[in-house]
Amino acid sequence: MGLAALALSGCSITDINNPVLRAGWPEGITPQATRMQHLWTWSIVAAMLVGIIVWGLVFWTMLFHRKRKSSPEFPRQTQYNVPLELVYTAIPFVGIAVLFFFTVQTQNFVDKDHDPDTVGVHVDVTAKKWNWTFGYRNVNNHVLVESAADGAVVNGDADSVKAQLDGFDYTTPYVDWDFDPFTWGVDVPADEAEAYEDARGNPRLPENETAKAELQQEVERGRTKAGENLSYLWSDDIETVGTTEEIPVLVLPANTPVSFTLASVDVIHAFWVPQFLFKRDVFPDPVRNQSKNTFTIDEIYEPGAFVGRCAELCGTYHAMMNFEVRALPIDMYIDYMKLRDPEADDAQELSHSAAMEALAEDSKYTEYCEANEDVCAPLAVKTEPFEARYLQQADSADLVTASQN
Ligand SMILES: [Cu+2]
Repeated sequence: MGLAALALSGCSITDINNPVLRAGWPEGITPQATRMQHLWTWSIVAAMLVGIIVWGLVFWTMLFHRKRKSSPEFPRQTQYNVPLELVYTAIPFVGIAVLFFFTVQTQNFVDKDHDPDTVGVHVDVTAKKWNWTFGYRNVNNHVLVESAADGAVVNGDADSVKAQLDGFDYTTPYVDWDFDPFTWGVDVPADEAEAYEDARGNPRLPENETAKAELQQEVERGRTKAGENLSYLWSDDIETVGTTEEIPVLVLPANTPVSFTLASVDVIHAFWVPQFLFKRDVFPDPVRNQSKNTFTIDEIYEPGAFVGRCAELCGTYHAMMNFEVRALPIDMYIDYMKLRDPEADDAQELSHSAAMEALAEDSKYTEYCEANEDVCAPLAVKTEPFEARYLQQADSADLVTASQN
């Protein structure tokens, strides 16, 4: 049936990405998405084949082995045929084993962690009701972790972290979950572990002033307890935050591996870019909630603009908690970062939209931007900021009061 549909649609079987074989899925824009789509497509093909065989057997039995009016006898009865029963128990088991094998393979590919040697861009995604913050870690090779007592950088695989942590002062709160000695299974003497846990319980408010003020507000509103451990939240030198006028746009380079770390300030959200064919729940305190909050994409195939959404019901304005992924050509991405980086030579520290406007005016990109408006637009093009209804309500309440006077 799949093959017939394929033939009718006039698409080539070598093009597994054609709309019929995608069967309702959007076109993926990353190798991870492609791999998942292949699993999906071949699973459908397998299901169709099994369906054809089963329907065939059912109809064949109904047509040729029914009781006939002309005959007083029932057809020959064949239940309790042990060899046959073993066969039709074994065949589905083989089918499940094959599906399981390919599912695990795909899952490992999609769920892999970032390798600091190959991943050029690492994004810290912070979700909160109802907005996103996208921070760029490690821009210009700023140190990854500045948490060791003497300011030394802790980085690398479990063994080297262990070696680097030798003589580490556990009374200093750690700032990076990824390198939590407990997560890494490093042996810590009990008394030191206790001291470490005590210290780690202190809130670490982000250094960034806006984020700090926001968190302070959350504390005042009683949403976040004072003294709560917030060390899982990242604050980066370069961050993009949405406003009531601006959808947060996550700018990424095309054709470059990008890894993500997800964390929530408040409730459970979910990071979903439909064209990644992937979403992942965003938890507060991911480690203690046993949520694997990292993943990597090998690349985004081409520059473009792609909508992103929150996919976990998180409160009143959940449906409006959108963002946009903007993939830029790599040289343009580098220039974008220079415009935003506070530590760049003659730093300009522009906001996202100001940086995009500056790029569009750069003669280097004029021609490209005329041909690719979506890529160069300063604001999101795939989704719009939501209308804050409570503001409208406030307005109409004013009108009612005015008309009564
Ligand atoms: Cu949400």
